Amino acid sequence: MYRRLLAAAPPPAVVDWLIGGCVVFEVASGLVSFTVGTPDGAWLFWTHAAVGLTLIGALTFKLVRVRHRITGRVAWDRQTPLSILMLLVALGSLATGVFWTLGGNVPVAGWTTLNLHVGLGLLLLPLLVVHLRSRFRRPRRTDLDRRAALRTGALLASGALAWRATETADRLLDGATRRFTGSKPTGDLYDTATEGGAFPVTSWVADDPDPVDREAWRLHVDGLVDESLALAIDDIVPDTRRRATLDCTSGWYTVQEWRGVRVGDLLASAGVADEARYVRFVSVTGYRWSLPLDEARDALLATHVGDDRLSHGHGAPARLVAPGRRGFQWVKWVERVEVRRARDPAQWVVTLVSGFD
Ligand SMILES: Nc1nc2c(c(=O)[nH]1)N[C@H]1C(S)=C(S)[C@@H](COP(=O)(O)O)O[C@H]1N2
Ligand SMILES: [Mo]
Repeated sequence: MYRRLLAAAPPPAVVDWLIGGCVVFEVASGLVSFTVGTPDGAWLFWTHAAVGLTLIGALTFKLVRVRHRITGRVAWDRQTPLSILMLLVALGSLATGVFWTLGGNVPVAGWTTLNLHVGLGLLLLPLLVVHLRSRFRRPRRTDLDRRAALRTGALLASGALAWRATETADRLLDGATRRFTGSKPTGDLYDTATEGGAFPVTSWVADDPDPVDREAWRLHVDGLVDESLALAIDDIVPDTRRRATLDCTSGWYTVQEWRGVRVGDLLASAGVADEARYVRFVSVTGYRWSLPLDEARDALLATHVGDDRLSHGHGAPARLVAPGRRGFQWVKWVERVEVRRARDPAQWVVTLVSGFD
């Protein structure tokens, strides 16, 4: 049986390179997918899924080939335990990914199965680096003949086919309530609603500020503006309503009717300088995100959700509502709207470390 399976396998070196390539692609596409919130980026999630399924095939070939090295028929060397650990982590991240895609979720210590999938996937990268330090072999031209190319193509194609099959299975199993991002309605994961109603209070990493004093709070609008503003809560007229989907990278989404002030209106009162290109939203915790000027104008600084004032956990007195962006970009407890010329690469680090004292 093993022999028949291996007859369909590309040459060992090609399988190994394919595995390495798939892992790197999965980590990269998974990370980039965190920034995708509009359907025109859906292809990234599809390829992530299809390549993940290809990886299952490639790992199967590899596992069959090296089985004697694991069972001990061939003596273990110093690297074997690490290789086995890597295999387990790889299988874990693949299994959690498939499980999530098919509608499953078994939270562990507050982590959704999607969180677990991400964590295991990220762990794979350093393991792969260590593994390659001892096992790396330069590719040789002879590895890639016509037959090898055909078999590799067949493996990739079966990954894509398997992806189509999981899509179909998903639709049959839970009616495809997942968004293209993989996120599920809050009601599927928590005891809360998806449209209107309650939704989880979430921090990206460590932000957990004390409630902001509404009376003392000021919203600063400054940077490249004609006149800096410091607005009290009563100066802000929440006259704009917007239905928008908050889609968290930990795997849930909720559709809410938000109410607040259009950022474009705020900026118009301050007057925007010609060289302005970006608008940065800064939280009382230092957490921050920036949007291109036109997108920022169209975003909302929300003071209300549904019929109620924002609660502290959801970012009172004001939070960013940026339709089409992922949840971690919807800065809560905003105290500064800063007009800038340049983008803000440091925001990537700041969102990870803000909240740690
Ligand atoms: N200042 C600040 N804003 C933040 C976060 C944070 O940790 N700090 N978490 C983000 C994340 S990851 C999400 S999903 C949403 C969650 O909003 P909610 O708590 O109102 O559901 O807020 C975003 N805004
Ligand atoms: Mo999130």
